[in-house]
Amino acid sequence: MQTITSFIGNESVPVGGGRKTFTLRSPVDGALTATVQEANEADVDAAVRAARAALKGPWGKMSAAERAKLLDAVAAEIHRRFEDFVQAEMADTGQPRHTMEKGFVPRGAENFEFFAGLMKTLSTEAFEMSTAGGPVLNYQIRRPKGVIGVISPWNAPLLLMTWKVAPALAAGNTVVVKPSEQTPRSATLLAEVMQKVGVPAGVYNVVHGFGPGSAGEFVTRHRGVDAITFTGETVTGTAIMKAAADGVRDVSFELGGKNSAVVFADADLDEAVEGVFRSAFLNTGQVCLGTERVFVERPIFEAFRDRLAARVKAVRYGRPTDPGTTFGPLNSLEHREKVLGYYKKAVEQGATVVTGGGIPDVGPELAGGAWVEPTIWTDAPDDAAILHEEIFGPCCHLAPFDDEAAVVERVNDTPYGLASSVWTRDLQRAHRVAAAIEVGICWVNSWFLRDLRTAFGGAKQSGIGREGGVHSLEFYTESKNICLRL
Ligand code: NAD
Ligand code: 6OD
Repeated sequence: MQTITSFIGNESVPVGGGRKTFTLRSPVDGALTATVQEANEADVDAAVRAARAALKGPWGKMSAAERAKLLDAVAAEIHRRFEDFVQAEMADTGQPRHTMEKGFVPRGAENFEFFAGLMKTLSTEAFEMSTAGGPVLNYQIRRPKGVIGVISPWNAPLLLMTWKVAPALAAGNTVVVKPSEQTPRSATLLAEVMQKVGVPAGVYNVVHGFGPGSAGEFVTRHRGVDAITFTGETVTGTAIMKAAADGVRDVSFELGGKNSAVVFADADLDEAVEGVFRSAFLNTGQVCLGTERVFVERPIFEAFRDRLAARVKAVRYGRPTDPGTTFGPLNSLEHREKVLGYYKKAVEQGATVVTGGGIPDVGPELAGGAWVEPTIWTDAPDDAAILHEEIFGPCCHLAPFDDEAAVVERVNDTPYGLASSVWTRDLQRAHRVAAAIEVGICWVNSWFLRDLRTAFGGAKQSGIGREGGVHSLEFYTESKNICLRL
């Protein structure tokens, strides 16, 4: 069984030292797969100190181009160790090889390539001003913010962690990463990569553990951490924001969602069915941008429902390494309890189950895994929990609609505002509806296409701030104006 330890100042923290440990179980079959050493408060303090020292050391003295070169080398090393990352992500999440190979692992490398490239071409603003005191030139420079606390979730571990680490490092910061306790492997592997390519000690540190009363809280409360970037649940974001208030430290939050798809009768039905299928069931529904509410214009409602249900019934459960597998388990048995709780409540509150609703028969070998059936409902009353609370599982509710303005109002009837998709061939309507929906991103006839130059983040309770392209630099740098009298 593997032992996973924290990584501080370019060294793996030795096993032991009276630290608590916890175990990891495979989401696929429940087998014990690893022991993780939990970082204690002194470890987190050591990580923050190492990160601060690196700012004053070689990392702080490097030019942006030199840092970018190292980050390109990180990307190249991820590609060289591609299979190790795929294995790590499959072991932690149980998701099919295809999802990791074609999606999440390449994006981990791309995040480094992209932000390294951005720093090579970055420009800043300058203004000439005439005043009585003489002409002046204002010009902007950007400086790293300092030590960044990175707190990341379990649903796409490498992708979501590197989405924050890459811009933070490209901008010259150092990081203390607290990956999810459920998916610690890829952050640990990335430490090996950083070491191998020569990223200086203290630039990238990883502390393992839980949230409250553990490494997560220690990082966010540590006053040596200058800013915190967090992806996870809205309620956790609230706790982290309170911790960050001490010292008036900046936060960047990517939080929960209750996302909708709106399918108009003129949509390409094949594309809409496939798109909504992906958006609701990819990664077993554990994608923050995933769709849990689908509104379908009445003339095509039944056809859409039947075709989506047929698509769902065709999924193939199995081990991630089996090439025939198209659908993985949930991330843990605890998360399955939560999802099954919603499956039960949906029926109690009056929803009709179109397909799914329980635990599939996956055979005795996999019976200990966190399997659930992908599920579609219709007919839930307007106040049903499944229409308002984020489930984060493979499920969606289908409701018919007749009127554009009314459906936009229903879509917006949520405290969340992360993402949505609109399916129509009518260009004017696409623009109108996309603009009216209160979200950070609205896809038209597509879903989860990501241009890394664009601003990414959530409206309402789905987040604070935007990351992506130059928007990331608004968080990861301090912008300074130098005003020079000419
Ligand atoms: P979570 O909030 O439970 O945990 C996320 C991380 O925060 C973990 O590393 C956890 O250990 C840590 N944590 C928990 N409590 C903490 C505390 N008090 N102080 C410091 N750290 C703490 O989220 P999760 O269950 O890992 O992930 C699923 C959630 O993430 C869903 O709500 C999903 O919508 C959201 N998410 C959002 C986005 C986005 O881009 N908006 C992306 C992915 C996931
Ligand atoms: O593509 C991204 O950058 C991103 N943050 C995706 C989020 C996926 C959520 O599960």
